[in-house]
Amino acid sequence: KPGPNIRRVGTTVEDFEQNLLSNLYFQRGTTIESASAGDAYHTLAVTLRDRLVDRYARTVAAHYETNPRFVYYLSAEYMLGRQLNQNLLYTGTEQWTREIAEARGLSMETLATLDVEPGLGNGGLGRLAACLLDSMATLDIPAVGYGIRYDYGIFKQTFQNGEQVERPDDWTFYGNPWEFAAPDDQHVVGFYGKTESANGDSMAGPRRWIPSETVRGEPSHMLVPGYGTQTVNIVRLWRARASRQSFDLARFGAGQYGEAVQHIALSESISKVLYPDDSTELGRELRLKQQYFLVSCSLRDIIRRFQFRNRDWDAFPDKVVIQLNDTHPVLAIPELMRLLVDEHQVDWDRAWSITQRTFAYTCHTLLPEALETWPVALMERLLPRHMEIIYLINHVFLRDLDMRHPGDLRLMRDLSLIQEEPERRVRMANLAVVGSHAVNGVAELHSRLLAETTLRDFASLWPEKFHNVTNGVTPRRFVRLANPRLSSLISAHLGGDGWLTDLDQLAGLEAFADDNAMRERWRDVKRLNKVDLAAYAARTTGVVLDPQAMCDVMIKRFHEYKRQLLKVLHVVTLYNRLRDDPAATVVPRTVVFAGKAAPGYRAAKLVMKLVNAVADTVNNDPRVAGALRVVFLPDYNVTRAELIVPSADLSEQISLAGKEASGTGNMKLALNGAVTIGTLDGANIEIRDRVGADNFFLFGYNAEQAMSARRSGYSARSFYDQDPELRAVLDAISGGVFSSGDRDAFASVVDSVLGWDEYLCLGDYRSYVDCQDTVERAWQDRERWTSMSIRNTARSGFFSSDRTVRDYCRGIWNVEPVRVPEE
Ligand code: 26Q
Repeated sequence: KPGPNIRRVGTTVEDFEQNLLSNLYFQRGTTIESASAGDAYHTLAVTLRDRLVDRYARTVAAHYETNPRFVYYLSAEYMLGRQLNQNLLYTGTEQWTREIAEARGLSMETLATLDVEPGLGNGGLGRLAACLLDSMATLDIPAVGYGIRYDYGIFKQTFQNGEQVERPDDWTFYGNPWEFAAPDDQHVVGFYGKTESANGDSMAGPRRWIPSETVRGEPSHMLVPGYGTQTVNIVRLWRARASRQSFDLARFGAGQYGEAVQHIALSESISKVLYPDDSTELGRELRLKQQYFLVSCSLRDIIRRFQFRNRDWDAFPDKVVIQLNDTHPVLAIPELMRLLVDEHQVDWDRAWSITQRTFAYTCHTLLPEALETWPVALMERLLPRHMEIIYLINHVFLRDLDMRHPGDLRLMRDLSLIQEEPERRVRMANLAVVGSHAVNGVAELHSRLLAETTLRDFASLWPEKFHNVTNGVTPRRFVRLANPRLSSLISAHLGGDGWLTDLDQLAGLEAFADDNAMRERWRDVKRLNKVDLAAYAARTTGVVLDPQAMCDVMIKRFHEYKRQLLKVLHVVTLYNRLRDDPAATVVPRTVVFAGKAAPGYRAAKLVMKLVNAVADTVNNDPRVAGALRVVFLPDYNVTRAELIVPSADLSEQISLAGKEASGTGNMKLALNGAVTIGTLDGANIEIRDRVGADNFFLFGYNAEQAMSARRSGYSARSFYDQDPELRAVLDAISGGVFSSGDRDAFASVVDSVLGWDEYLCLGDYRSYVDCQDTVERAWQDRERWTSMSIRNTARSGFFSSDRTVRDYCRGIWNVEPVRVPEE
């Protein structure tokens, strides 16, 4: 329970100003006369944090009192986005701050740009984790997010000669005012070493693991407030620290400075940097260490919290549900078994039942090559006790399987936790399914395909385990904060901002979809947002954009299956048409690309270079000026998404059907009134079902057609041979039109697409380009387009992550909200 009445924050603007001045003086150690913008930012941040601490203390007290079931979200990634504007909104101090700051000549924009985004993730999976945390707090769900406090987040992207150059993201360089460190709350994590019997019993009994290396996990947390509620949850991030004895004083004294600190550096490398994807074998062992580090620290913490109020281990699953965000934290399953069996003397069968009832697993992919596996040899070396436990789990599982399906060796081989060929590896997804009571995909199509293809045999074995929970996004960040103009317009028409926590209310906009005054204002909002985007683009890239032009955006990680290449083929098509007939009446268009590629992903990086090359050529060709502009905005992140999404007219969701698990950018864009051009992939299908086929531009193969085309004689060549417009596009690229005559520059892109064309870009080309022509005709009817845009927003309420969290609560977690009292 919180201590005696500490009254640090008040309720009036005078109190708030007093808190600011006091923090400036006592926390920052400076006075108003000598404060810099950085001092002001830092002071504002800690003052807002103070207000949230008050709520957090009451949340902890309410949770202690209620002893509810908690959700523990385990994720190697969180893309939280900037905190300042969110916390201003959630504490209701936005207006006060504006007045106080502007009276002293400080703009809110300046303060916002001093706020550094923690980029502790790669893309969709990490941002989903952050949206779910926001919604759990907003719905008063007792929850903790566990993750890793990487010293360096996702790399910063710059371009040199059109090629991506990665720079380190030292996100805490100037400190992080939002976090609380708890250096006295460390856990010790072991690695390597050996195991021995603890009581001479079998392998199933308790054993002792004697690690030969240890490192400390130091927690810090950031506050996760709910919107319109008193609940404040936390996200707890672990950082690796060497033990105090690691510094070699003698060596330092002898002038061997590097050697003196090498042990520290080695231990602390575990949380040094976020891995940008799995496309490199390099540093694999460190990645596995990261995963175990996260899992070991988090489980210790969860058990400690459980023991505050509970004693009986059988009650563990009633108080704890652990959601595994993909397979990255799946070692938590053998780790919980180890803690129960070896350290708390729970017998194997009971421990296994507790474990299975505790865990639930979310899968975020369909690509079999993206399913994580780890070499048995590496696991045996790094985590010898866990490997024994995995063997035991597998042994019992295969024995039971053989009872249900006697002699089915094919089934045994496919479902085994161990893959035998070409080398022995642990299959993390299999371990996750076997050790969890629930498995879910992230969109309807994805969940269906998981059960029919990737995890088919598991789904037949345990149909009741398999669920769908369609992803969602938080409307607070991606509508209210990112698009204040649209938010005001929506609130004005719905008679308040209740829609922010009940997004289905957006349906009320439907009544205004054909209203001329509304359409006029709706277009005004888009135009002003585009003016902001154009100013940013001009400032950062020098490319001048026309706010009247259609804003056509493709913003996401660069990956072949997402098919940025198909979008380039369309852009070159438009370019060729304009060059052939400069008098042609076309719809002026701005094509916006943004996104990072994994540093080792050669094919994706070459497509990226092609985008830049095409942009350069197009933007410098006076024949197409005014009709076509292409801009690649560097360093896509949450902050950049908040800038681009509100100005989009057209949302490109053109992955090959059956490849994108869900997508979440598609939802953010639809909610902000962009109309989608897309395939029947991931959540696009559900978006189209809701906004209506008339308000969605559909093209391309569906998942079944794509799979059968792939199986039966798909020939990319034949599309090239039969379609002169496509031929002209590929010939232009390979002929050097975008590389100053250099025919080699993009040869491998063209060759690979004319050869195998793994993602059927050429097969979908004609359908895509024709569909884009339909888009242009629709755009020319301004009123009709605006109605489509309004309907996209009005009908996308389903895609709130609040709905996603409710689905998890009912279908998987079985948790109830806990109200936190005001005082
Ligand atoms: C794995 C091993 C080693 C190093 C890195 C990784 C790794 C890291 C990140 C593997 C995958 C990821 C991220 C995956 C991801 O973001 N998936 C996306 O998840 C979204 C949320 O569910 C979906 O909307 C997207 O469709 C899906 O691609």
